[in-house]
Amino acid sequence: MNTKHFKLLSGNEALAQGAFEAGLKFAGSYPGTPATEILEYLTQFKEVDAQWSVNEKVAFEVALGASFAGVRSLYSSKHVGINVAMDPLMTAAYSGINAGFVIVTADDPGLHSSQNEQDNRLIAKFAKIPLLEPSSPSEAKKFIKLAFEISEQFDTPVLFRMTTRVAHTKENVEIGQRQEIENKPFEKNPQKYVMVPANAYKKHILLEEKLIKLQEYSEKTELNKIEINDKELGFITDSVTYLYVKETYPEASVLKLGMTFPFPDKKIKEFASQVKKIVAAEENEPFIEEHLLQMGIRCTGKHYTYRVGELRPESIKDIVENKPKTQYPGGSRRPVLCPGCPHRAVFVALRKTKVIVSGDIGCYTLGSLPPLAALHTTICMGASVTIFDSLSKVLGNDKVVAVIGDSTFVHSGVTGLINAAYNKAKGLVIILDNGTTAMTGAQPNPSTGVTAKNEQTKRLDLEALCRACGADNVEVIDSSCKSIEEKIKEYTAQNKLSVLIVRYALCKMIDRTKQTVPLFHADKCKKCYMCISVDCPAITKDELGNVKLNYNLCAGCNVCVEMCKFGGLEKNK
Ligand SMILES: Cc1ncc(C[n+]2csc(CCOP(=O)(O)OP(=O)(O)O)c2C)c(N)n1
Repeated sequence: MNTKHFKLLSGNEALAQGAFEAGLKFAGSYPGTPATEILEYLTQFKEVDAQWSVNEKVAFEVALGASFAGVRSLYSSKHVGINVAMDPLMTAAYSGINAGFVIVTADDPGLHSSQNEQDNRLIAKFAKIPLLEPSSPSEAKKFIKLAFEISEQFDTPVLFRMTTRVAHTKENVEIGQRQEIENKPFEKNPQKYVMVPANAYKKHILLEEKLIKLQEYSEKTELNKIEINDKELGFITDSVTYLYVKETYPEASVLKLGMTFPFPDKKIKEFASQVKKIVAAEENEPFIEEHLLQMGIRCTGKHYTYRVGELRPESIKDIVENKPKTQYPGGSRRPVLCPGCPHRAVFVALRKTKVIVSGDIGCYTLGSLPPLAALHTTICMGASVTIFDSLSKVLGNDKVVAVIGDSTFVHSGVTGLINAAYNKAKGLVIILDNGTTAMTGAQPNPSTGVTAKNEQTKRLDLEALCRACGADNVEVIDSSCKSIEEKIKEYTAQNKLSVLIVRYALCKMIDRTKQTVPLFHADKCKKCYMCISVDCPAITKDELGNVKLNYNLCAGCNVCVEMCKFGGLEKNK
């Protein structure tokens, strides 16, 4: 008897399961919401060499190399990670692949946890590679298998776009057998793999021809399907928006694009000829709408205000009527550093010294929010050290400090430090070394000495690395506010390039049973609220203005004790 086996999986897990079943042998990624779970899921399979790479460019290149070597390979990252990988991506479109190679971008409409909401569908058009977009976990699983086939059939990387909703929705998904695929031989072929101008020129011509063939495929594939119902109203839509359309207008006709690029122009024309009013329903950029207009097809697109944020099922009515968006998200819980987070002490010290802080991306970005408000620029990963380099040259190296986490330093801060030393920058760079990539769920990185599969490996020596980059001083300290404050003053006063590594365990890894929470003496409290200014969820004031210490939340870091001048808070020995 053939019994079917189902499992409740998120979109990311379903994608990873589908890739595994498609014979995947290599995966490279760097953590980032909403993509992280793809690689995490793949680490369970002995058949898949799954790695956290140091950044997305590296992840992309190792995954591409595996495809060249002859095994099916997957790259995954959040949407902004694709920016870091753009250099190899644009040229991999020219070279093509050997065994199937799929590039997963997990976009974040609505910026739930990102620095922007760029729409990576445009990257497929820019790079001239096919784009697949599932609308649910079961489609993610099904489409990823097709993505490998398309990649091999057309000798091209395939862009596979998830969005937060598709990535994190859960569905009961059928589990299948892994298909074992023989490795393809690697043949020395410089015309294909060496992208010097003479070869790349010819490859560009082939790429244009490939796009025509891919469009023919896009016309025929089941990924793009017409559902004719009421002929008065028809939607052309993709991704999760398809489900919103079905929920809001179940009686309407729909052209669902699962392979959004190259567009199936004939199918679009066929659909448009059968339906009276055409609506392009899509999140963020007017990618489909612009294509329809370019084809000379009259359509209703969304009001420009709907380019911002996610759509919801109820947005579809506004889109049909081209009405502006009236509701923007807000009022959600304010993000805050965890109780006991050792980053807090650093920001308390930085606030005291009044320096300008060139910040980066990680849990410590929360130090930008009031009342800490001790982080003054954040652009992208790695930009703390580079922006510090020039800020300090213009504004004075005693006035500016860079702050960066260990994972981000290894990702792209290290090149900035080499540049700073080489170009004679002076001042202080602080590395907040909590020994993990906390922001995205505590993944290991080279300075942790553990791999994605939890195996011991070589541990990157951050101190030696910083010295090799050219830092004049490198010192490691723990996270007590006083010592950090003293060190900031000491190093910013020197005309040298210094790196201060503040090293501590992530609060979630501290054994709380061994920590003692401070004693609170209400009679000594002067209600100056300096303790509350450290922005810890465990210490608040009630409606009468009395300070309250929540012993269930307190992790015993004692940063609030360091703030109290009146003995109201006392370290419990
Ligand atoms: C290009 C890019 N890749 C990935 C991310 C997701 N991301 C945000 S912060 C971060 C790393 C944080 O780790 P670390 O620097 O060690 O700081 P921590 O969170 O541990 O304090 C990652 C991976 C991103 N925002 N941009």
